[in-house]
Amino acid sequence: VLLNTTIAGYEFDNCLMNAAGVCCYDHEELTMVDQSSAGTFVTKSATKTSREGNPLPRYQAVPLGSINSMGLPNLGLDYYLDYVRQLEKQTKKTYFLSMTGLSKEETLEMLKQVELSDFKGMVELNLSCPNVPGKPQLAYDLPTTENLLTEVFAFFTKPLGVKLPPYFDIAHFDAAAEVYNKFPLAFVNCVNSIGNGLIINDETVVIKPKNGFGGIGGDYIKPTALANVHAFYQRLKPSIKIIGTGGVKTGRDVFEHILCGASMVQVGTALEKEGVEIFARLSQELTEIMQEKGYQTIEDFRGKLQYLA
Ligand code: RRO
Repeated sequence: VLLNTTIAGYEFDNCLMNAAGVCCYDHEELTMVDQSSAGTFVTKSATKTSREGNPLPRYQAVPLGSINSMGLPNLGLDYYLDYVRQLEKQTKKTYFLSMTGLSKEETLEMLKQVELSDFKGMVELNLSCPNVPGKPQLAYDLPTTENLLTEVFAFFTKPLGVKLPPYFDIAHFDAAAEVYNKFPLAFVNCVNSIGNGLIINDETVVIKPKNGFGGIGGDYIKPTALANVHAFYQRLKPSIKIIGTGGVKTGRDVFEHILCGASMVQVGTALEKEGVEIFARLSQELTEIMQEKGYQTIEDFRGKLQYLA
C-alpha cells in the first residue's frame, strides 16, 4: 500500500508530519523530522523577529494529553525562511512555513517578504494561537479574519493555508466555512490546541503562564479534532484540502482523520512524547489497517466516513 498524498498539486511521499510547535524550533529539530519517515515538516510559527516566549514551566504532558502556554517562542521569520530555502536546494520536498504576525500589519509584511523570496513551499498562516496574553485567537473573530485574508490574497500568490482553532457549534462551522470558501486557500488545518484549558495537580496548576491556563492537546481533543476535520470537509470547496491534527497517537487515529476527510495528518503531543520514530510506527500501523481493509491508497477511503441509516 502507499501512504502518499497531494495538497494543492504538491506531492508528499507520506501523509504524516509534525504539528507546528512540536520538534520544529530550530534546524536541529527540523532536520530530525526531515530525516524521519514523515512526508515533510512545518516550522514553529514564526513572528517577524525572534521571541523568548512565556516563563517556564510552560508545557506539561499528562496521561491523557498535554497543556501548553509556550507564548510563541521562535527564532524569527528569517531563520526559518533561510533554513527551508537551503533545504529546497538539496531536495525536491515541499516544506511548510508556519507564521503569525502580532498585528495585521506584521502578518502582511512577513507574507510580502515570503512572496518576494524564492521560497517554493507552502505557508501555514496560524490564526489560532491561544497563548499570547492580550491577543485573542483570530479565527474566532470571523469579520477580522475575512478582512485579513482579503488583504493577504490581494498580493500573495504562493500556496497558503490556515491553522484553525476548534469550533464547537454547527452555526460556527457554517459561518467559518462560508468565509474560508471565499478565498483560494490551499488547505485548512483542523485543529490547533483547545484554548485555555486548566490542568491541576493536587491543589496547584501545572504551568506558570496565565495562572495555569493553556492549550490542550492529545487524547482529550481527538473527538473535537475529528468533528472539525469532517465539518470542514463537508462544507469547503474541493480545492481546499484538509490537514487533520489532534489526538493522533496510533495508526487507527490517522485512519480516522483520513476517513473524516484529511489529506495530511499532523502529530503534536504524541510526537513530543515519543520522538520522530513515531512516524515509522504510525506508518506501519496505518499500512496494516489498510491491508486488512483492502485499501491501496489513502484516496480509497479519504472522506468516506459512514453514517447510520
Ligand atoms: O506558542 C504557543 O504557545 C502556541 C501556539 Br503559537 C499555537 O498556535 N498553539 C499552541 O498550542 N501554542
